[in-house]
Amino acid sequence: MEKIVLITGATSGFGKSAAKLFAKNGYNIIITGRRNDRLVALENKLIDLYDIRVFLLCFDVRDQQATTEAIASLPENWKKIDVLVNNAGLASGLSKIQDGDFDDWNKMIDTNIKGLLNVSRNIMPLMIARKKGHIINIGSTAGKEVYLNGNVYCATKHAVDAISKSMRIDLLEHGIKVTQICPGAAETEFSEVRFHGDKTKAKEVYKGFQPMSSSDVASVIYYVTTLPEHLCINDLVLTSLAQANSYYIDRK
Ligand code: NDP
Ligand code: 8X3
Repeated sequence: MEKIVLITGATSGFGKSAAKLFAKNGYNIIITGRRNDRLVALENKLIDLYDIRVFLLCFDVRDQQATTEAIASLPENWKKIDVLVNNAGLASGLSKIQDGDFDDWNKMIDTNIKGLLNVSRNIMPLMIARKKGHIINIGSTAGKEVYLNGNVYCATKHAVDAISKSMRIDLLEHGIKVTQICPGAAETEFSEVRFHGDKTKAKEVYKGFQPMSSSDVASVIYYVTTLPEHLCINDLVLTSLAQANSYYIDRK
């Protein structure tokens, strides 16, 4: 039986690695993101490597109408989504809350909270109709503890934590699994985006310790989908061995 996964933010980092791993394991994949050139390149690569089908949806999760239209545009057979990976997200800026930039705040709130809701709101009814599905929300250690200068990013990931718990309760009677995965530091384009393109500053974040890679995180995203039907990992915090939590990293 063919399965379908929809992954938001598949143009980079966790989302891209997860797309490759689900494809390797025979899933048909709906890849989404704003950068169409990257989506096309990934589609070509996946089709070349694996005997699966790929559907590409290019939209901004912050745009409620575009999100609804994109998901509505899926052919009926592609609407049978088994797994939704709510991964698209970002940190923008790292500064004291009193110095915060309104544009950065809006970007994070609109993407990490409202974007996740925009996508989920359109997919949950499809899963409810089929009485099955698995929603995997990518939270963060930043959604478990707040840290200096993390303020609004941490708040958005705390919101993902609350939304994940709420989804699990509200969807309980429909047999839909909800898993939150909360990674710690992983070297992707995340820090480059946080520091508005400053690659040197981004590199500093991972100096002196081994962070996770995007494929480390992808392997856990895929793993939670491999459990028996009656089992659900609700909440999972994942760091590299060198990291204990948001505050403690063993840098040599
Ligand atoms: P990347 O920057 O490498 O990837 C982020 C992905 O999100 C990209 O594919 C990007 O696609 C997509 N995205 C961002 N904004 C939008 C938008 N408005 N609409 C649609 N897609 C969007 O970062 P990561 O892979 O590291 O991050 C993935 C998730 O993991 C995020 O939610 C992040 O907060 C979380 N996370 C990351 C950690 C880390 O240390 N790296 C740790 C814990 C959590 P495009 O730009 O093409 O739209
Ligand atoms: C990303 C990890 O530590 O930068 O969510 O908040 S951290």
